[in-house]
Amino acid sequence: MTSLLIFFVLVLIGIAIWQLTKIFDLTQVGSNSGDSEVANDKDNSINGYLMFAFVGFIYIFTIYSLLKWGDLVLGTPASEHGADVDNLMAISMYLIFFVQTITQFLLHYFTFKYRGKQGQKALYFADNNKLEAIWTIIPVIVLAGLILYGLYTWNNIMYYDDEEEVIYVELYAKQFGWEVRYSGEDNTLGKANVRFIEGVNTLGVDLSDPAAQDDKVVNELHLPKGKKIVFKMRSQDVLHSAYMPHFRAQMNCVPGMITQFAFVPNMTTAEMREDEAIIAKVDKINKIRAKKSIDLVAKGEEALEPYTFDYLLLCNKICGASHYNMQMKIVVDTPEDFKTWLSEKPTLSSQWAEANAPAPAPTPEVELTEPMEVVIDTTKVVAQIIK
Ligand SMILES: [Cu+2]
Repeated sequence: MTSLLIFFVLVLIGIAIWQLTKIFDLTQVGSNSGDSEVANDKDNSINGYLMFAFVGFIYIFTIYSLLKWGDLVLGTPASEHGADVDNLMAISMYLIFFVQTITQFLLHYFTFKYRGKQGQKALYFADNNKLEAIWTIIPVIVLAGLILYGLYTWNNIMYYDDEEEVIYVELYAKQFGWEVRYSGEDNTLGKANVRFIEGVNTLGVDLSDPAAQDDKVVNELHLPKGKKIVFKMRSQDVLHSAYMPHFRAQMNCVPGMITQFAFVPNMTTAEMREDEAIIAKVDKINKIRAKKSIDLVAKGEEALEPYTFDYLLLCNKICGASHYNMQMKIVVDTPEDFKTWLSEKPTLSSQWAEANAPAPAPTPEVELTEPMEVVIDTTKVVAQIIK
């Protein structure tokens, strides 16, 4: 309500300023004989130089952005295909940067050069086949090259051989969190359907499927370094997107279907923590945290804990109110550590059996909830005594 009021006040102020300038213009009528609605040489020159100033602003702001936020780009890729994605991205960006720098300059320079002058007539021609051929053919060749290179890279990333040794992992998305299912010893994920969701079986795994017996459901994603992981993605409710920026991987999670993405992690979490760019990033974050902690402690609250780097799985589709916090930690281990970690996790079927075991028979216990009422039948007592 307050923002609506502020909005109306701003609109009213705008209308007031507009009306004032109109009144001001009216007071100026007739005071200057040379003044007319038609732009003169001076007006055109001012606009010409303003165009130059604008292109200068674009260049300066670009350089400023690169210096100020340039370190926010993704650092060393942590997957085998990551370098290919980075390369594709770099080529596209350099090309865009180069073309935009030249075309923006030409656009503003010619606007300045051919600004209106008294007595100068504009040259007009309907079309120029040579020029049109040049500015059509060059972009066609460049874009076709980029698209073909992109398709080639994408196919290389998405292709995996069924014969090669891969690990199947399911990523299950729901509002607002992730769950992970490992396929177990048989390396086959059991069937699943949203109709089977019940109690501890939060993923709707079909527990009558033999392949599902050794499946394990966990809420932290561990991956072995150097092994190809094939992710099978599902969603329980709406569109989500599994985004693993450090591994240059992203795939939509669509309700009612299974999507997939495969990659080979090539740096463990411990190795990535030693990466120079990551060390610098962590230092920067911890400096900000330390600064905030001073204020928090002054207010009598607890100081923020220092940040340590971890890979993350994020949701990259705006899927609802808590979308921003839909994330999961990813840990890349050595294959040995990964095996040990996974072997310690219980299977879903054992968790299910435990949760649904018949409750043990209660031990009979006399509970005295109220004082017992003793009724003595006096006639019976007398009869006993007489006997
Ligand atoms: Cu989401």
